[in-house]
Amino acid sequence: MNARTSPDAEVAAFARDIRASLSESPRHLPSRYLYDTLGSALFEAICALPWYRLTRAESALLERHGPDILAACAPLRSVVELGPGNGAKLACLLGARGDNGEPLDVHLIDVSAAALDAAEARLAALPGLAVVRHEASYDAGLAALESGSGPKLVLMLGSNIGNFDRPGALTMLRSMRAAMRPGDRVLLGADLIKDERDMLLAYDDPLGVTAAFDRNLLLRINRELGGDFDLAGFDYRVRWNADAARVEAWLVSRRMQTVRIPAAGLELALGTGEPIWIESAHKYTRESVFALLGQAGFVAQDCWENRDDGFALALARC
Ligand code: AVJ
Repeated sequence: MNARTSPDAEVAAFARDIRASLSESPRHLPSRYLYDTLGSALFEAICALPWYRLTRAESALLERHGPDILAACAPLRSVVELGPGNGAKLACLLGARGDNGEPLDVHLIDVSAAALDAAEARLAALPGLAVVRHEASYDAGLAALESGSGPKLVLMLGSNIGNFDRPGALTMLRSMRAAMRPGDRVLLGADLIKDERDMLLAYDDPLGVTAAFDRNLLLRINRELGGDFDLAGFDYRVRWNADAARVEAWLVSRRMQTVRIPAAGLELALGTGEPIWIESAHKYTRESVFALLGQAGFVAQDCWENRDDGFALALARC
């Protein structure tokens, strides 16, 4: 099954979002557009970097505690994952069901068709799953779920919640909550606040893969919206914002330059040193994750923590 909007509508929405966000101060770009085909491949490469430990830390938790997590959610009729990426983590969790589990509906919600293809292929190896793909934003995907199909587990793994600022994360969790019923569970993967140097290295790796991942958004704007960004005209910079508990990634204009993006009706005059904010990765503590979940109307149930790498899987129920 497939749910998606037309390519024309997608480009129009992309143009509108780019126009709005690049016109604000500071200028920024919505990070969900980082995940085109090349962007998804670069993100996979990031997950293999020695400095980006988050994915491995989470996978180890899912591997070790998968049976406990599933037991804590039983009985389960459906699983919904927001941003499954290549599906490896979900396959790891559902692999803990063994061969004789009840049939399970699996809903994958992702803006990236490439990610959905990979996730679907990966899950095909597991028995008893009915996979439904939603090529959509989290909100649109959640709205498309029919209610009343039995107890469900909603997953937001990989610190995907970290892309949202605190108010945005709360709004996100509240709309998640609104699509759920009493007895449903949410499993949230959150990267924890740790040594500042480690956090910065994870987003500014010596191989330059993360810089390429962020610059790729300029390339996508050039290709899909007819833009003329000079990719070499920007330095990649990260900083730890302690007040907001987040790593911020920026592309900083190396000189005065004019950028035209015809399909978005934009002509940008950028000054030397003028920054464009590309991404934020908000970091949590065990307490702040559950405080956020509580504010969104969830009740804390359990938590599995990787202390070496500072990562937590938080389970809560409606
Ligand atoms: C996919 C949003 C969880 O913020 O850690 C990784 C994206 N960007 N390196 C993160 C990302 C640069 C990632 N998330």
